[in-house]
Amino acid sequence: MKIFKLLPKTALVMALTFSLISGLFAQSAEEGKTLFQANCTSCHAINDKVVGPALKDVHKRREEAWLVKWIKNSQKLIASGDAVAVQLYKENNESPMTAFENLSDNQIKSIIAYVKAESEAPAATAAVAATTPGNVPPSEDGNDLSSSINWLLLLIGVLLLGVIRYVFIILGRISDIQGKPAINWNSVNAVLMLVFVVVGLIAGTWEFIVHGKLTYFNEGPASAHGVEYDNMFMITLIITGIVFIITQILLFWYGFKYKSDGKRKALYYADNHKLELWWTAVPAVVLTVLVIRGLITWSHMTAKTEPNTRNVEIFAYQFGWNARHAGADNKLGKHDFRQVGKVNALGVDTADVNAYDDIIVNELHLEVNEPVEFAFRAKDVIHSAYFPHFRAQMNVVPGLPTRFHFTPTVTTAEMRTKKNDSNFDYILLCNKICGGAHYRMKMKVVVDTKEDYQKWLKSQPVLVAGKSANAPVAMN
Ligand code: HEC
Ligand SMILES: [Cu+2]
Repeated sequence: MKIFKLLPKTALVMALTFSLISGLFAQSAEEGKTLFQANCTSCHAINDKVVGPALKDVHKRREEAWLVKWIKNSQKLIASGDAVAVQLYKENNESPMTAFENLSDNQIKSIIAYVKAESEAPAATAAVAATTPGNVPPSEDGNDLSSSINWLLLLIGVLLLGVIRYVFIILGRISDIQGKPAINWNSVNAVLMLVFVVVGLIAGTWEFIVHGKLTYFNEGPASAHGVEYDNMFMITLIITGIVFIITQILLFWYGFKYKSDGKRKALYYADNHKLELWWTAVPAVVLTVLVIRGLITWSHMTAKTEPNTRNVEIFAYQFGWNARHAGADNKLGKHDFRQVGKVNALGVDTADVNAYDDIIVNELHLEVNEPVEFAFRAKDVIHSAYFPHFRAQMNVVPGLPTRFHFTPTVTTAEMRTKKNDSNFDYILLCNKICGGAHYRMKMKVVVDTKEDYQKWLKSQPVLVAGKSANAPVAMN
């Protein structure tokens, strides 16, 4: 029985071949995943429409050769009169997709392999993988359940309204028979006043204690000026909080206490100068102190920096960020919007020698305890650079340079320990509604130790390798 002897060997060979093939496939899908996340997630997800259509099963709808052409330059394909491309463009309100001529055919194929793998993966994992960390969509089962609960609540609500209506009709009849109101609404409302303020204050306190832990405020600031900022925030919160609680209690307590009983009459008097003087002067003084303190803090945060402070440019576009580190010379090369193109996405001036050692990245690295001077620039519309953990935010406006500086004081590793969360990362968010995929516009920020920062910096390619202060080079 030769065949039985051969069987294990054949099985082994088959298993090896299979794992080799699937290994190759996995590798290219893995590469595709990285490329997809870096270039496409600002506009696409696998299962949901974002700016562009959901890409699930796109490998079934379109030929691979077509996809390669489309992804390289969809506008060119549309201009060539390709019927499918023209139709697709129309269906999406002629919103143009970015061209990716810098991606090779193989890279594009690996992205398609990734999309294919995700399309075939079970819905839940595909959905999770397709979104950037932090916004995991609810699974489909969860949706069904919550929508049926919503319908049930709506039904109960409608029934309740019907019941209440009948109660009122019955009460009306009773009043008619007795010749006097069945319910003293003044008393009911007076008690409701008390209930409202007590329940409201308890709920508010609970909210502060339970959900206050989830705010950025909770873990403390990660920048030098953040201490001053948080302190100011706390003082404002305490002062306004005390005033709020006192005035609300008084408001509702007097509403309860002086309910109309038909006998007592309110005391009217036109004015009281002393009282008005106090309630104008006290808030005015308190607010002036708070505002002046704010102005002082603001002027610290935006003060001019030392000349040798590290320079980083933050570049915003729909829908993503780039950071440009100034390189060894600590000088950012000039920029020129006319040079914004496929290769030179940031429009760095190729004639400026200072630009040659600049480093463009889509993950901002900072060195702990080292001040950084940020210059902000927008390509298209107004964005806002929001660094919540560093208590910093600045508008990013096309054609209008903005700046500020801050000093990070806690490394990513330290913050991970502090928060007891090994996945924690600092983040830069866009805080201005700038278009359809605004909510996906974010960049990872890493605060390194001095050694790690230098190591990272050295590992990054400079803009124009091997060139020094010589002739200008063409990057386009
Ligand atoms: C700036 C937003 C944007 C980016 C970035 C983007 N796309 Fe698109 N994509 C679109 C839009 C919008 C469409 C719909 C067609 C149109 O309006 O041009 C589209 C269509 C497509 C289609 C055709 C879908 C179909 O149903 O046939 C594919 C495939 C595609 N994109 C792949 C990619 C890949 C891969 C990347 C990343 C390398 C990418 N896109 C990056 C906006 C974008
Ligand atoms: Cu934005």
